Amino acid sequence: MFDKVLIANRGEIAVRIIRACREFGIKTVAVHSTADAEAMHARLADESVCIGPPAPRESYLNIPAIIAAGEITNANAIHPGYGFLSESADFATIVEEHGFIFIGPSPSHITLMGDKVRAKQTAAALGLPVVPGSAGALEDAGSFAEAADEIGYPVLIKAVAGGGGRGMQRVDRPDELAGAVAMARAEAEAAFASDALYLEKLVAAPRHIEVQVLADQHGNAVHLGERDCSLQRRHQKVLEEAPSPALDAHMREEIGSRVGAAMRELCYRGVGTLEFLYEDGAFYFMEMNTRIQVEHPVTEMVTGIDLVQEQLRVAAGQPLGFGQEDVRFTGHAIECRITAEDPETFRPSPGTVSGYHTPGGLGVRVDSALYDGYRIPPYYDSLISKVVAQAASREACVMRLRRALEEYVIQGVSTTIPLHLRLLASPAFAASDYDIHWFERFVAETGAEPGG
Ligand code: MV4
Repeated sequence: MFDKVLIANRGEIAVRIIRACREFGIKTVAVHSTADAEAMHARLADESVCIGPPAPRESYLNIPAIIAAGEITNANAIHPGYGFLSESADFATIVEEHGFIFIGPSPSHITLMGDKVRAKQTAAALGLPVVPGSAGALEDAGSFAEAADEIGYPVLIKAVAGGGGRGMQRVDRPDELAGAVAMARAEAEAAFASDALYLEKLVAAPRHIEVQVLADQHGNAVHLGERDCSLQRRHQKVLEEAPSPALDAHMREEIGSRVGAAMRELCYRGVGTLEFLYEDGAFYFMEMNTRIQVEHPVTEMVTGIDLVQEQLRVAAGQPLGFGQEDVRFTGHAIECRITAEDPETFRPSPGTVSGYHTPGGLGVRVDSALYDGYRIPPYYDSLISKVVAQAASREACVMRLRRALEEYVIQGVSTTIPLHLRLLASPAFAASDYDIHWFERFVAETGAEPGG
């Protein structure tokens, strides 16, 4: 196992990784911007190195500064967390060229899955169900029209370099096609510096169900079940749960075993997530994320497997210590993403935490880098805490999570806790009667209680 790991990230995920390392007896190096000198991750690590000014480009995305920090501290390996450089094949390559282990998949797998058309072609070749669509990137308006006619309207135009919904355009009728292509091209070019586009059949009201995988470099791969991430706003997930209330045991086993087999055939290494749309009993592969994800705790809570420690193990070359038959799923887990935002307007609410009390008790987990007196900087993501509950049934889990959120005190900044409490109390959520569009309507239609 490694002697010392550098964590190229900040916030709750950096804290999460430091905790995993410490339990393995691994020394940790935090890197931080000048805005994060007082941040929890910088305080908690054995060593911390300032790598630049607040702007992410100049610090958490500054590859030479991160490599230099690894060199001066004699780290053996670098964990990228999520976001920032976590899905940069260039970063993974440079890390390894400098003699460090990159705690993640091979650069070639990162590159493959970063190209959404190649990812989809690969998934189809591996026997996974995909959305009907164009065979690859399309050039002129004529080929878009031809593909759309063949697939049938409505269709969706997507960016090849896409993800996160940017550069996506819905097209309902042929006369809207040319305008939508132009819009999508401009958006894709601005967001990804690539204007390559492809076309898919629109899946109108699906759920977003993703399958967690874990693989070693010896040809072993397991799936760790699914997470239902349908509750989101503007492509930001709000709440995730496992198992998905939309699946029965047969569907779960079917998609899980297909994904496990696909990862073995791909010789994938590390943790990964395959995202699917799910509608009327059918799965459609969308993309694969080659990083640890924000919502990984719900999988940990129902499997008892520490995904970050497994990342460390497989990156160190160890074989998986268990097989698919050893993976047991227990009860239900739900995560609420708490952001420092106004729960009505979603305007960011940075500021100083002037009072802080975390919930606890059986089956409650809080992943956060907050503390009393912490000044939340305005330069980064507004996620400040993840509250996760686990219980024997979904009903008990919802009650436990409501109890935990009611205990949580965060003073000095606005948070989305009141919004989560409203969501958890809603009959549609209780009935798990939701799709990927439901939450935005819920936000628009329901207002907070006065003073709530
Ligand atoms: C889709 C889709 C419907 N049909 N593809 C959104 C982000 C990107 N990862 C893919 N996305 C979608 N692709 C087809 N063919 C609907 C979405 C989508 C969505 C997906 C998951 C979770 C929330 C979403 C919100 C809006 C649109």
